[in-house]
Amino acid sequence: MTVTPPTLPVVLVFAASDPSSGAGIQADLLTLASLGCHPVTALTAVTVQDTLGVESVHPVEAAVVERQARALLEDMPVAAFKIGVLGSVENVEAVAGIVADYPNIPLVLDPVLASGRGDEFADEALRAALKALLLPQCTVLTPNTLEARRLVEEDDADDAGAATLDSDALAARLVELGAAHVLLTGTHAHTPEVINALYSAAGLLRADRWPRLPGSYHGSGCTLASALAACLAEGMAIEAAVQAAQEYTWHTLAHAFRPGMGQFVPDRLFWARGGQ
Ligand code: PXL
Repeated sequence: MTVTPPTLPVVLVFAASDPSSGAGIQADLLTLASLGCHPVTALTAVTVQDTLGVESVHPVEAAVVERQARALLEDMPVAAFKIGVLGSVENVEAVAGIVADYPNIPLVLDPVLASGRGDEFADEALRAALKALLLPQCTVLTPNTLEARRLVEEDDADDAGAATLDSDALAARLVELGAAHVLLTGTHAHTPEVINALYSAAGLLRADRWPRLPGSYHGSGCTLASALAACLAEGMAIEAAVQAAQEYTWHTLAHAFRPGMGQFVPDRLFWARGGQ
């Protein structure tokens, strides 16, 4: 008789490669493995970058993105999806078609429009596709306030008021656009503490405040979104998952290191080196 050994929760990541391993699919792999999941991947684009900036983005053909994901989904049970940079409208369409076939798998969508340093990852057509096709399918959308504003603003072409919407109003608009939950991160706000707030159709569910750390970090958003996918894959309820993912991310930032000449990189394995 063969005994099936226990397995790890599998998280399928759709994301782009960041060769510096600060952000992107490499950051997702480190985070998910650190949190006890087995990350599997559909690579959506190859970027050329270092810790100083992005040089170029090279999308993978949509049919290849689709085959990577379909092969995995046919082979193993996936406990959560995590979506980062998709690289082209065709890739958004392909990924939206795939996740639509698995409506019961929790989906964390990190709407990466630009890197923390301002390198663009999404033109207007890509933002429109994300909004129309993926936002309505996500369990949790994880924009920072800049991304939230850009996603909402385009809807408001003749509503100059979009620029003045506060966080509650921005999140409410994103929920109206179809996101089941919005975790709006406050790293870009000019507040002494970072305040991250979770919303649903019921309004504000929780707000967590974190001491603002002094560095400039590359890949904090990828870490948070992947940590959230890990917690959901492990079966945590949404609010507990949001709390645990933030706590983990804050510690990776507190233990960040500087491998090159640019930004600091979160240490996703801080605990393995005795950090706490
Ligand atoms: O942190 C967002 C992000 C996601 N994916 C890739 C990136 C970045 C930021 O630079 O390069 C590939």
